[in-house]
Amino acid sequence: MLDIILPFLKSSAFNVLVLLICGTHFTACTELITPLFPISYGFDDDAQGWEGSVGCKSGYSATGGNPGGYVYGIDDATGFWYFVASTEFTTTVRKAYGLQLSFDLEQSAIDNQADADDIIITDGTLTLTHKTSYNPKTIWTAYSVKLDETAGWKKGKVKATKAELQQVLQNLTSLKIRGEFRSGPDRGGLDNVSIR
Ligand SMILES: [Ca+2]
Ligand SMILES: [Ca+2]
Repeated sequence: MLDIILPFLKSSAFNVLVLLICGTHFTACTELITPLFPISYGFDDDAQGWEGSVGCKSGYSATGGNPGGYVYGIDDATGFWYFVASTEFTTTVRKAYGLQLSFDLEQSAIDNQADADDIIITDGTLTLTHKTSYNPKTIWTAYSVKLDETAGWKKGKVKATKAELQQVLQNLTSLKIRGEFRSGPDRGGLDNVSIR
């Protein structure tokens, strides 16, 4: 029986059937065919729309990542600089409440460290922040933060609620990951951003 069902599930006829059944709920339909998650950005060929914020000179390196390519920033002004998510990634994260955001960071030196928010998400009205419990090393350092109210997200100095996280995520316009941890000159890298 499986030898009949499996080819059918992979066929365009099945996809058309799903579209017909789902009617106007086109987005929901396409997700039945191709699930949104997990997504993973390995920067194999380019920066995939990610870049450094104001405060750094950002670029892409095809080697030296974890593995392969990665995105980097070189501090060139006062004020912390961040890696800014691509529009495509930001749009996808709108459906990621409850999932795990993971990424790898590295920095050029670990002396003269300075504290700041590590992840900043906003819907343009409400901004939520997250501080991780350690700074990156000079080798690739892994991070994983859950996109829900149990993970320590903050609105200002108070814990963000479930409703606030859902509101910001559902209407997300910007997601930034801190790339600068050092007073004085620095260079930071980002690789393997994923949602799963
Ligand atoms: Ca890579
Ligand atoms: Ca710096």
